[in-house]
Amino acid sequence: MTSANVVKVTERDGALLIEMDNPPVNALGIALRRGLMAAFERLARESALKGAVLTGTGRFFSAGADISEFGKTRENPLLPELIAFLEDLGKPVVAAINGQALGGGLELALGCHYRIAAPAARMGLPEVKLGLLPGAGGTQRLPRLIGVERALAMIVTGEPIDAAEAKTLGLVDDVAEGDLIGAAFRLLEGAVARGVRPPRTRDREEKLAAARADSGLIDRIAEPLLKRQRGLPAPRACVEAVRAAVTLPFEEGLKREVELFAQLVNSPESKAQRHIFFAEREAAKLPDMPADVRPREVNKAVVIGAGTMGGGIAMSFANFGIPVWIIDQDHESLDRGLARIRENYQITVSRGSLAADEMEKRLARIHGTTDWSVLAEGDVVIEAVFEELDLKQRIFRMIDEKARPGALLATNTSTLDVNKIAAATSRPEDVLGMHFFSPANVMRLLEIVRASKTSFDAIATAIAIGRRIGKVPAVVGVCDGFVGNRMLHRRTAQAERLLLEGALPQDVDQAVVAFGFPMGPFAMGDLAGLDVGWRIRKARGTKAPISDALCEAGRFGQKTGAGYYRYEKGSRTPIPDPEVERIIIETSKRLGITRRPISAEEITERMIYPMINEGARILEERIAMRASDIDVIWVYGYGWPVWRGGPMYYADQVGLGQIEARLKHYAETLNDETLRPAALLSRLAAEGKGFSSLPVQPIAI
Ligand code: 3H9
Repeated sequence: MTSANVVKVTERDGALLIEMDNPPVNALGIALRRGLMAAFERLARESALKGAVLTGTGRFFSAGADISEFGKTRENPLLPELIAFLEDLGKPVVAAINGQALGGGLELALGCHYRIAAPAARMGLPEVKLGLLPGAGGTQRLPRLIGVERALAMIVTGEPIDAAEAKTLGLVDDVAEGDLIGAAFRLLEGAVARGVRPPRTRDREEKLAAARADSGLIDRIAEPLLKRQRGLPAPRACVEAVRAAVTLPFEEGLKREVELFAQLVNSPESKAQRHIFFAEREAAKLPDMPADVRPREVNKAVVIGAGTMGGGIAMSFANFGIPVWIIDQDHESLDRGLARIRENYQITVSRGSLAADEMEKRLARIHGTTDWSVLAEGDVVIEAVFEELDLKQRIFRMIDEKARPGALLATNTSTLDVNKIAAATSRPEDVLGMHFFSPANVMRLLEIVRASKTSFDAIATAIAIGRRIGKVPAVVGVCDGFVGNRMLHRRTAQAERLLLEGALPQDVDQAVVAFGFPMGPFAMGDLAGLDVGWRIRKARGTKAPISDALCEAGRFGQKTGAGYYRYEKGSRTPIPDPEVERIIIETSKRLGITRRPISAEEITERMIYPMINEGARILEERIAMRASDIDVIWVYGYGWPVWRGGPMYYADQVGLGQIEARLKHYAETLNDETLRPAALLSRLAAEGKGFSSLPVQPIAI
C-alpha cells in the first residue's frame, strides 16, 4: 500500500480536504502516516492554502495505531511527531470525525485545531485494553480539553463516548447533523476569517487548574477506577501519565508518556493482550472455507427450552434487536422462564446499567409459546433442552418437520455428539452446535461446533449471528466437551484429587485466583450448582468422591447455602467450612490416601498444565484449527486472565520443555496416566518450538 493510495487530497476553495482511506479501519500504519505527513507539509509549504479538513472514509475516522507494527522497528514519521507537526502548522486543520476515532486516531484529532463530529461518531482511547496507554499525546491533550476527571475515566477504562457527550465535555466543538464535511469547511472558513492563530490543545491549561490546586485529586479519582483493573501495569501507567500532564510542562509530560508507553509495549501483559486481539479475529476464519461463501439472512430466531440457558440465549438476541420466540412444552416452565428473563433485566435496570424503557423494548422482542408451529418462523432455531441425546434427537426430528427450508438449526449441547443430533434430520448440512456459556446473555464466547456434514454457509451464518449479538465466535470440531469443557474436565479432575491428597477448597481457589482467574474451581462449582454434575455422574456410573459426598449431605452449592463453602443468608461470599474439611479428611481416609501438605506452586501447575496437555491433544485431533483459538475460548468463556494470553500462549511463554517435564513428573509420582504429555507437546518440546509455530489446520470432519 503506498501513501498516495491511502490518503486522498483534494483542493476546495483554497483549502485541502484530506481523507484517510486505509480500509478496513484506517489504522495509522506507515503508509498512512507518510501520506498524512506529505499532505500536512504541502499545507505548510503552499502559501495559497489557508487550512484543511481532515476526515476518514467509511465507518472510521481512524481506529488508531496499526497494532501489528508494535514490537517491530517502526518507521518515521512516528505518530507523535506527525501530530506535533500538525499542531504547530500555523494554519487551521479541522478534524471532521465521521465515525469511530480510537486510540491514535483520536490523538490525531486532538492535535487538530478544531473538531466536529457526525452524530454517530464515537471517540475513545482504548489502549489500556491492549495493555498500553495512549502514546501519541492523548494523556497530555485529553485532560487539557475535558478536564482530569473525565480524561482519567476514558483513559483508564478505555470506554468510548458518543458525539453528544463529546460535545458536552468540550472534546468536539460541534456535532453536525447532515453534511459533516460541509459543516467542517464552514468551521474552517470562520476560523480563517477571524484570522487568529490556530488554537493548540497543548496551550490550554484552564481545565488542569482544579487538579493543580489539589494534589490529592488524581489519586481520589483514580482509586475506584484502578480497583476494577486488578493491579495491572497499564491502568496504573495511565494514571501516572495523566499526573504528568498536571505536574509537568507539556513537553516533559509528553516525554514521560513516551517513556511509559515504551515500557508497556514491551511488557508481557501487553504482548499477551495484543495476541488475544488478533486471535479473537482469527478464531472464526476457516482455512478451507471458499471465499465466495456468504451467510444466510437472519431476522428472526426461535429458541427451544425456557430454562436458564434458553432464556439467556433469547436475551442475547433481544439485546441486539432480533425478535425471538421461546418454545417450551408446558405453560408453567414457559411462564417461569419468561419471569426469570424479566427479573434478570430488572436487576440490570436497578443497577443503573439499563434504562427501563430499553428493558421494555427488549422484552417486547421476546415471545413465549407452547405452539411448535412457530418453528416455521425462525431463520435460526436453537435447541436448549436437557442434555439427553434421545430428547434432543426427538426435538430435531420435530424441527426438521416444521422449520422452513434454509433455516439454520443449532443445538446448544455442551457434551453430546452433534453428528448424532444432525442425523435425526433430513438436512444435516444445516445443523451445527452453537454452544453458549452461562449466563448466556453475559458471557461472550460462542463455540460453533462444525459437524461432519455442516455446510460452509451454515457455519458462516452462525459466525455472523454470533458477531451480531456481541459474541466472540470460535469454530471447533465434534468431541466430548468440545474445546472448553474438555479442557476444564482435566482441571476439575485434578482439583478433586488435590482435595483428596491434602489441599482444601480455599487453597486451590486461592492459587487459581492468584494466577488471575476471577474465581477458583470450587467457588465456581458452588455458583453453578454441584447437583448437575452429580446427576450426570450417577447416570454415567462415574464418581467424584468429595463432590458426591457433599451432594449426599445436601450441599448443592450457593442455592442450598452450602457446598464446598458455606454461605450466609443472602450472601454470595464463600466462607471456608470446618464441616467440609471434616468430609474431605474422612473421604481421604476412607479411600486410604495419606494426606500431605501441598504447595501453592504444585496446585497452580496441576490446575494449569493438564489443561494445556489436553489442548495439545485437541490440536493433534484437529478439533481446533489453531492454538490461539483455544486461547480465545479460555479468555472469553472461562475467565482466563487476558494478560496471560490464554493457556496455549502461556505455555509457549513458560516453555514447552518445562511443561513437559512437570507433566512427566506428576504422571509418575501421582501414577496418573492422564497427565502423560501428549505426543504433540513432546515433539514441539524436543524441537524447541511452541504451539504458535503450528500452521493453521482445517477441522477434522
Ligand atoms: C494506539 O493507537 C497507540 C497509540 O496511542 C500510540 C502509538 C504511538 N491496528 O475488529 P474488526 C483490523 S493502539 C491493526 O474485525 P469491527 C482487525 O485485526 C490502537 N489492525 O472490525 C481486523 O483484521 P482482519 C488503539 C486493526 O468493525 C480488521 O481490522 N486502537 C486495528 O468489529 C477489522 O477489525 C484500538 O485498540 C488496529 N488498530 O471493529 C482499536 N483495528 O479483518 C482496536 C482493527 O484481518 N480495534 N484492525 O481480521 C477495535 O477495537 C476494532 O477493530 C474496531 C472495529 C472497533 C475498530
